[in-house]
Amino acid sequence: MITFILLTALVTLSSAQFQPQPSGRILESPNPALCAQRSIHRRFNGKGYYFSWADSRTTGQEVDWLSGRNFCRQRCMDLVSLETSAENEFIKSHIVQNNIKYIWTSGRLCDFKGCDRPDLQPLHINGWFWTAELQKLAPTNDRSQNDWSESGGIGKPQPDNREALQGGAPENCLAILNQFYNDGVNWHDVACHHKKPWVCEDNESLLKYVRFTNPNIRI
Ligand SMILES: [Ca+2]
Ligand SMILES: [Ca+2]
Repeated sequence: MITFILLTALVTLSSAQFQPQPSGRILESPNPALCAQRSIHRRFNGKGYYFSWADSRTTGQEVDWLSGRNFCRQRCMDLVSLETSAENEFIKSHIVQNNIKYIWTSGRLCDFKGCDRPDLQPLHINGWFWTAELQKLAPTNDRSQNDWSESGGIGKPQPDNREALQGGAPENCLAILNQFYNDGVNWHDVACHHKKPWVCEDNESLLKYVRFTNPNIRI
């Protein structure tokens, strides 16, 4: 088990959350009724988690990264952020137990307005963050502090931006892949348009906001 710890610092990327995505689509707002009725399949450290394969309404579905975020955010959740090795192992164990090939997380390479900030340079090392919590990941070259795979489609350690190098889309989103390249269950940078099952995690900011604006709803 890789024992990466929370060496990350809070970053102020809040405006980035509401940047239009390359496709022109935007993040959706939480829906109070959906927040109140959200399915919680597991709890870990006091937070609820939703696994798309564990819900009869979404089992077998695969969505692109932004659609995954929007599904979660409508329910006061967001794609999962793996800030500690304990949480990472918790999520990975569910992927393995259920024989899931891959999932989306909230991990994202900063690639929009404001990403020229000095502390994010060079982007391929210091530009990754958990969008759900607006928290930076450890540098990608600090291999004991993250769970990037040591291999991938072209045999290189992740993140490798392989699809862009081969003339395709940039690999700006973070997925966990389960033995996809016979490389274990680890993090990969993947182009955000790919479709995958997803895992949501309760989002305290969205829950607080909806509780505050809808005092009559129990969430
Ligand atoms: Ca988390
Ligand atoms: Ca990759």
